Amino acid sequence: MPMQTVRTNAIDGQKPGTSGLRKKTAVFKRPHYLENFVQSIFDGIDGVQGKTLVVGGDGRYFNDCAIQVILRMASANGAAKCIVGQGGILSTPAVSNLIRQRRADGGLILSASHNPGGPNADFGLKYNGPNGGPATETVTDRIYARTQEIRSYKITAGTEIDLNQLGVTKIDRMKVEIVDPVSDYMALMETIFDFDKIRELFAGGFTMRFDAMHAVTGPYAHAILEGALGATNGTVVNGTPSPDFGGGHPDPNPIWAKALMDKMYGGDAPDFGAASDGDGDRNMIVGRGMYVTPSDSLAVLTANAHLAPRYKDGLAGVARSMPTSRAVDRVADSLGIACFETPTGWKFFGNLLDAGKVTLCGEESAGTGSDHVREKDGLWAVLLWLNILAETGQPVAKVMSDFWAKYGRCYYSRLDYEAVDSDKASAMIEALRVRLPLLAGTQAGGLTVEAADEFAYDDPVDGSRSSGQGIRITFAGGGRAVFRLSGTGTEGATIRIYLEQLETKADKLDMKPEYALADVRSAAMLLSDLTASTGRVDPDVVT
Ligand code: VG1
Ligand code: CO
Repeated sequence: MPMQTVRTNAIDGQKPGTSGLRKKTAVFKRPHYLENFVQSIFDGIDGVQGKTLVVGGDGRYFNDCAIQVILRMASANGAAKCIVGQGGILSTPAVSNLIRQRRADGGLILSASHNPGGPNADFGLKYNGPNGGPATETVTDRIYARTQEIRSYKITAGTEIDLNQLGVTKIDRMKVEIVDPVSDYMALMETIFDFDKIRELFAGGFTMRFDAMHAVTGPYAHAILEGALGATNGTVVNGTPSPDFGGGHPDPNPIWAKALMDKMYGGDAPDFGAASDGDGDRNMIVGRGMYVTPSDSLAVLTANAHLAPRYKDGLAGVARSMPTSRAVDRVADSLGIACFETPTGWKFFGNLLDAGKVTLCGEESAGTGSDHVREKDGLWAVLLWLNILAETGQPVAKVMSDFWAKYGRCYYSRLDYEAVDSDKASAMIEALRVRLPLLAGTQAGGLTVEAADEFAYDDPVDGSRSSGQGIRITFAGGGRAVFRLSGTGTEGATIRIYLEQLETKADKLDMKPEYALADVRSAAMLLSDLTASTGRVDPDVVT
């Protein structure tokens, strides 16, 4: 099959965001758009000659077509082998695991995560390195630089590979191995958790609902929860990946996973509920009548991880993204382990994990993970919760109330204002940035500002500095408001405001979060002047 060199021109706007390049599907389908970006990835990592890559995605519309292009380009660029999930399906943590297990040189993940899929929705592509984690900022910058100077790309002409047929085929000299997407991942989970103990839990009548949201975790959840662990059939709902996620947002939070919330707060609620996102790296945890915020989940898992076999000797340290609540800091403090604060996005955890400085990490956006892979991992978090519940024999509500009684409660909420005019959103952040040095000691909505700054991160492992990572304002009395612009949206700007309030008094641990956060919220609105700058009053999404 002939290898072709195709002339092209640089395309604007191919700068990867928080997690790879995300655009409307129609943009990805424009002539040369995908090809330019793939070639730029290859060039940005010094070529793929002789390398092995893992390739897979969340099954959204255009997943299979894009994989065919990537395989033909990998072949033309001299790659030795591509390992591909059957049907083009691989969850993000499963890609991370395969890269590590097979000692591959990296991988390409096709997903726009929790964003909707379909011809009129979103698509995405990102590169993960040989450690299994998202490309670091340095590599990402090199890829972006290539997109701005690219003049040609290489592709092999020829027929399509049958992605459903397990086994090894070839494109020219490059091997293509189609693998079962679930088995290696499940084998890894068995090394981490006490499957016997969780099996006993289900055998004893424990009930669960897992909402796969028509996305990639369906096959994994069916095999692990209903298969290996013996949960009753029907535990997993919406378990068949569909190219448009059943028309929904595969975003596991109380808004988009409302059906699960209704079930868990209804009369026939099972003991435990969970959901995952488009590409399987996020998780939502909800007990009977008890939603667990992702920030609390990270803190509870940190406090109890030793109950699962892999973590029985304790944790090296933990890390959380800056906007994530400080609940986990309190646990780390009491365990006497380090707690790192990083910018938003999993790529910042990689160095800490590789250096053995942290064992668990997490983000307020429903991402939790550990050093077993280099991505956040939705089903892993669910299994760790199950392992803990099996060991303690407590319902989720009791686990939470005991936790708050011991550590205090960080009430938490995130307000998202979506599709805001980009210039107005940037102007609002800029105006706030300018005022930061003057804020300490001033009053806002009855609260006193304690400190205000813009977050910058100095990576303790490679010494790199990432600045402009969000504005944080702390208030006397344990309150905090954080402001940043999303780096994963595909339409205008999304402003995120993260609110937090610590309560330690025994009679204040059971309030409605809206109530506990009311003062911090009004202070945040006053300080940002959001309504005057953007015309927005109510957020589009509250998590
Ligand atoms: C969002 C979340 C961030 C997460 C990222 C990718 O980024 O806030 O915590 O790491 O999505 O998650 P942003 O820049 O829009 O706030 V996923 O599940 O899309 O890979
Ligand atoms: Co995701």
